[in-house]
Amino acid sequence: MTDIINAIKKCAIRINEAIKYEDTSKAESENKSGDIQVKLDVISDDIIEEEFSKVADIKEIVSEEKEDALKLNENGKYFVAYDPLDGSSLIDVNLSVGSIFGIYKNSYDGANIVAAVYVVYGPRVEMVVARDVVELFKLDEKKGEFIFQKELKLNEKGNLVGPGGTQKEWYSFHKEMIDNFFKDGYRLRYSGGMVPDLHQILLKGGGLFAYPGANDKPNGKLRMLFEVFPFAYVYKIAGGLAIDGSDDLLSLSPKHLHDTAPCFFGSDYEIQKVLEVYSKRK
Ligand code: AFP
Repeated sequence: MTDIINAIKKCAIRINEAIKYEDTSKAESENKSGDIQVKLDVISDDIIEEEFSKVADIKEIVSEEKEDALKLNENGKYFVAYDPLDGSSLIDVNLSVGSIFGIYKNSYDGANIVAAVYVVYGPRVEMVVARDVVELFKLDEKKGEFIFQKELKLNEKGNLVGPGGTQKEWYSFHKEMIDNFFKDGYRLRYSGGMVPDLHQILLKGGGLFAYPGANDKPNGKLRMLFEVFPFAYVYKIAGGLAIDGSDDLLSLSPKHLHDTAPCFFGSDYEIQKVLEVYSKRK
């Protein structure tokens, strides 16, 4: 596991350099989920594949940018799923983006995730590692080293909401629920980048991030292996909850590598509210 985390640190340093200096225009391709790729998606994907290919402990990798998994070492213990550059369309407008990694044993089921790591490329580069606890590290760019900052824990209740999706497509009960959070004094925090949006809620102690099922996307948008399970793991280890509206996200098993799921991440109070609302609508 230490070798995998060290490889992720190397990837993060290289991807951060690429974000600063490489071409940010669109590539002439779409990924498996039908998103137009920017060249940096492809560059970041190549960097991660190259660094992970050197780690003997990794049995298989699968990237959001590729259709199929890639076998690496027959005797490796871990399966690693990753989104090399989540929110890459935000690079054009110079907002924060991130890389997300889920580390699994035996299969890519939510129940088999054993660690999750994400990196935020913002005004500074930060990395969050969730294993037995959730730890925050900051990149010292001069030394090329990640320095431990603190352990992260969610409060019982927060005051921020990040509501994803297209409002006109939301189910009416979902809209009413989000409106009620705002009526209760919650503040809107949504950039359109899952990594910085969930990072903000985590660092500020709590709240709710939701990417629900809706009329246009009954299974939501965010991908289980690369986005949903890693953040569910981070939030649960930090003392919060992560559900699909009724069930624990980590109880889900994808049928296909690129399957999506509706998802809600937050502190206890907000997720109990989601459960209350969604249980009446089933
Ligand atoms: P891309 O991976 O296509 O850049 O999408 C970003 C993202 O997956 C995630 O980072 C955001 O939370 C979510 O999409 C935003 O989607 P909406 O614009 O539909 O709210």
